[in-house]
Amino acid sequence: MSQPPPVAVYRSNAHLAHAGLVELLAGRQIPCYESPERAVAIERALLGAGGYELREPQAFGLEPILAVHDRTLVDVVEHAWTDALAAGADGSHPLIPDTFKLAAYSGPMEPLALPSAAHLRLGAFCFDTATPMVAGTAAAARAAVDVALSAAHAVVDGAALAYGLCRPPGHHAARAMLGGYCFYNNAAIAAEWLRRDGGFARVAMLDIDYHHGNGTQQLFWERGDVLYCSLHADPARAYPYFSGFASERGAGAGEGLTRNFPLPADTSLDGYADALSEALDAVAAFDPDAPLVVSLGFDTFERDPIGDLALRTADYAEIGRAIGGMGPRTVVLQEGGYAVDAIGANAVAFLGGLREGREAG
Ligand code: SP5
Ligand code: ZN
Repeated sequence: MSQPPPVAVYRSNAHLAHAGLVELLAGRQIPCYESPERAVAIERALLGAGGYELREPQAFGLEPILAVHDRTLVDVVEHAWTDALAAGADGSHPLIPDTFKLAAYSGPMEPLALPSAAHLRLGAFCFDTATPMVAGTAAAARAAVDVALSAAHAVVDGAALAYGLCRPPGHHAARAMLGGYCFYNNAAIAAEWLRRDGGFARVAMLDIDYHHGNGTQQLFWERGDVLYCSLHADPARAYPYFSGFASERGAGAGEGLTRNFPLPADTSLDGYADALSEALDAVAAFDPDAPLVVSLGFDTFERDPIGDLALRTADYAEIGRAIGGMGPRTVVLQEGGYAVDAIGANAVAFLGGLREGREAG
């Protein structure tokens, strides 16, 4: 039999300048887990494995981002750093907000004015202290969207599978909110593009990052045309704490089209595979006509520094096979995963399994 064609891996060096990041976690300043080395390690491992071809993304500009996010959020991401410099910051530290405008701030007083300097507005758009911004952040965030859209295009143009090595990740970013290392919701932007420009009627999204994709859920909460299924650590104990409970199922036209599978600590492949099989049943019942969009995180790994699940490298091959066996063409987009020494092997295992599952299924 002839060799299968290489799988396209979209990636950009723009992410390398989203670096030098620190985060404030539990009262401590620590180096940010979400580092450039993560993406470099994945790239290197895929090249080493063979059967993958690195590609540069096309540039899609801000329009597909504005189809998903409020202009107010995009303005903050684009201008926070430059406005801080213009106001006299020396640029030696990442920008992390220290004052947050919660819904409870304004109560009945909406709308309140916001400062015109974007860095002073950051606390009205960011929900945690772990999402630092530096000089290269805005360009990296745009490039991550380009990577996701390029992967979606490749699949629409006929590839069975494309992988977008997005960095920064995206699934915590909501319509008018950033956080969780995420600025623009790469996967949601790809899904919306499939609907609007790809000519598809129903898009299914499967999120297998350790954390609940609060942003993706919010964006499609009332949508009858996008299914969002997520497997993640139970928010009763894990970030982002405020969403991802099984009782959240969407509303209006989207009623029943949000499906959450919260998992207990130390879940290993057995428990994980059960939840995955339920999620895949939900995808099949939804009967998507578009390629499947997978938000892929390796923070479910047993040695992940911020996770507490117990998946092993070989388990990702099983998970990939299960998803690949479903059949539809697939756009895989990278989200989290912070065990840098294992993330490359985990990506090789997952994508290899996905390819095998497709060939077998
Ligand atoms: C894309 C993604 O994976 N974002 C995750 C952001 C998580 N940030 C805060 C994590 C809080 C971690 N608590 C750590 C407990 C370590 N034992
Ligand atoms: Zn995560």
